[in-house]
Amino acid sequence: MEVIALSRPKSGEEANGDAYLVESYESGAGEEKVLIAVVDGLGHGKGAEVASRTALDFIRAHKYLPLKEMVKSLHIALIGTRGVVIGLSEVSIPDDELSYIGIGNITSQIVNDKERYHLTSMNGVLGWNLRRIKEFKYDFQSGWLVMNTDGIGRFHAYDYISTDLHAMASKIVQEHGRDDDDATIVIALK
Ligand SMILES: [Mn+2]
Repeated sequence: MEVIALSRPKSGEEANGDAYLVESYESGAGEEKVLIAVVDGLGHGKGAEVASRTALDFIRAHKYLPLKEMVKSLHIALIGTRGVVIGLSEVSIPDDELSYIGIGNITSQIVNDKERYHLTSMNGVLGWNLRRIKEFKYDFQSGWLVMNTDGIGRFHAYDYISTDLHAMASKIVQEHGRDDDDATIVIALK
């Protein structure tokens, strides 16, 4: 699996309140798991950056936790910060399964020859208000997983698919990136 990411702050701002993480690890019996997180700290600037960095540090230190446990503990770890919205994907290799938990408005899409769909997120803001955590499982044999923050307006990933992931990400950010918000996109091709 190939993964790339683009992330930039809103125009005129140095601190980036968005962040992403890609971590892989062996989960026994020759199985590999790839964890992909996209987070958007509330607002922008320094406070948002602190919140999203706190989130990523926590995930990195607890990457072996089951997704649901991870999100539950992450919520508690973020109390006192601005809070973040998150999209968290866990891809199991060589299985073709993708587990997903989304809290708040991170957009995640899967596209391949047969299918195009958006992954389901629940309402909430980690660190502030978390009502229900629901983990969704998807079949992800092959294709593109595209995850982005709301600094990138609505688009259909299908219209942009390319094996040149950098070109694909750049084009999406160029055409849909908003100047008034931090913008982040992660694309994985399996
Ligand atoms: Mn945002």
